[in-house]
Amino acid sequence: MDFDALCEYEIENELQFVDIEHGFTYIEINNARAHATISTYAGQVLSYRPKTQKDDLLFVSDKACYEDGKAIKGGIPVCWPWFGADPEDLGRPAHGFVRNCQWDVIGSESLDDGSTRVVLGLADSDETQKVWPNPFKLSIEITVGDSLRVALVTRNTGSDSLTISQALHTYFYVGDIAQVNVLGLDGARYLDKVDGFAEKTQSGPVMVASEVDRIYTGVTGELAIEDASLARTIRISSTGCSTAVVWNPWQEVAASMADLGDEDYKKMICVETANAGPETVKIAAGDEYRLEAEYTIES
Ligand code: TA6
Repeated sequence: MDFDALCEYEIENELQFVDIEHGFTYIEINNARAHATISTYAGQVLSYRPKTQKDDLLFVSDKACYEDGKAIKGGIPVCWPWFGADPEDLGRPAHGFVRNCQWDVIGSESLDDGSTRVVLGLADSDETQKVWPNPFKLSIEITVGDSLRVALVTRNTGSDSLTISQALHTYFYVGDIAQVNVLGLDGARYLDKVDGFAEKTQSGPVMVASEVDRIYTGVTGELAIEDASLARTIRISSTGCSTAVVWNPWQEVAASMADLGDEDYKKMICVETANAGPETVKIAAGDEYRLEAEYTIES
């Protein structure tokens, strides 16, 4: 989509497109309620800050790669049509391919409550068919206001049913990981990736003092990230899913990742809204499936 075509979606004094040095195009939303930055590459929210807050909701690595074919480390990467390792073991990238694609902008509007919505879309093409031979239309609706709402909508445009797993792989910014509690998972079952996917039960809040990489299943209520060091709580409500993934790489894994600083594990936690592990989604031909998350900061 060229820059002139994108500019048709501009909203004066509210939504602008900006060409960035490294070749990507960002959508800058700045309304009375909040500021947000979204990359058209990967359809990825990179920043969201309500005007009442001094800190961003999201973490983005200073060492993130901004290159075609690579995922941007941070913000809200979209994992689709699979979460985690390639389910068919064909050597395809972890977490699917749409976080490595350029998305189109297909809508923008100012809403009555002062928020701004932008919609990005991606449909199957010769390129995507080589990686995943299925027809689809995927869209992401991003609403920036007193809260940040993100809806990932999959339409099966083919004549056979589709089975997918997916996640909003959200990297939250935290002041100090040692002072973070993730609430809402007490009693939930989870697969512990750092212990060979052993099945376990969460007891109390999730606290991070070593590598954490867990797929919680059967999760339907609200989650919260209490962050004493920033004196704020992030609330996450969701629909269309019952999987929550919690990930912090801790010291050793962070140091092994070229696009993450050695100390970055102290400043981030991924709490992901997902259909993953055993909880995949089957979408009948012609049907649509909606996964939605809303993030609110309280302080
Ligand atoms: O969602 C958790 C996880 O699958 C971890 O196992 C870890 O591999 C991480 O994601 C990688 O995320 P990245 O954004 O680096 O692809």
